[in-house]
Amino acid sequence: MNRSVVVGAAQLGPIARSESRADVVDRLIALLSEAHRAGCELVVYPELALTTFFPRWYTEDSDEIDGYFERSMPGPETSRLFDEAARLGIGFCLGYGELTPTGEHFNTQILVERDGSVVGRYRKVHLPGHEEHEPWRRFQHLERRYFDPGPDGFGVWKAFGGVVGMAICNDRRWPETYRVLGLQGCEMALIGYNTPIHYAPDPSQDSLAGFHNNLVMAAGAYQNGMFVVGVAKGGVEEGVDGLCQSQIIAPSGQVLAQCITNGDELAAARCDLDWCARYKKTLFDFDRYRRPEMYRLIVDQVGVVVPPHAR
Ligand code: CDT
Repeated sequence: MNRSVVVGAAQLGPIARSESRADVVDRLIALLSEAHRAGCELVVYPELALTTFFPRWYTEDSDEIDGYFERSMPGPETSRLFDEAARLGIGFCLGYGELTPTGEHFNTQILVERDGSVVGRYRKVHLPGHEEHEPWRRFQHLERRYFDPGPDGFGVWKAFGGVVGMAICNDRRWPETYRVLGLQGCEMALIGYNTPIHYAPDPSQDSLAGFHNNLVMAAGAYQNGMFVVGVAKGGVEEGVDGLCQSQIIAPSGQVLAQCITNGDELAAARCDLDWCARYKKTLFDFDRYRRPEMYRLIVDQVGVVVPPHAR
């Protein structure tokens, strides 16, 4: 059985605050058409792909914030995307703000199969930034104010002929994300992101944003024998420069395809899912080599505790 899948990383350039959902969906569909011409079976869009990255602004107006969220998926503005993708026989992964019927707000990503059915939903686990207005920053990063932490953990789904997992933006910096996916046999992790290049708590990291982006995703891919598809919304959005460099990474850690602009762009690659076994069954044969009894601190402890003998 051929287990290769052609994947498109559908990077988005900036989305202005004033841009309507209809305009954004037009852009998503344009990338879908390009993906169809490139032979893609799966298209991955960024985190919060339907709006500007609103956590950069502080507000106490909950109606204003709720305006950035979707109450249903597909909804009135997004059903066109679902219809067109199903017509073309392309599946997709889409990040958006999810407002549940009980009033919870999640930073969510869904996985849609080629027939238009939603096969998976992931709600962001690691929420970065801060809760309160911090006027000293050039811009805010208020994900911890506007989103509830995802309660479901990192799941995988049988889709596109393999085992597919999802994570969102800051999750990609944490090795636990990939390992929990890897322990469930994940062969391809789909990760949307919005990464401001300026990091206010330590601006010395600004010039390393691209390096760190590849470092964490390539390490996660290699150490778990999986493909990683990282997709940005970047460019200068409402005055804030966001990292682009969307990339498709092989289980070897090598980059198969990468976007080169700061705008809407598709990078595509054929991913042979059987390639994962080369790593999963050799160097990273978890069954044979892992020593979980030696890793207890990882689940028993959150922060750093220096043992008394090392103080
Ligand atoms: N969207 C997102 O998670 N961005 C974070 C920014 C961290 S700085 C507050 C990231 O890890 O890229």
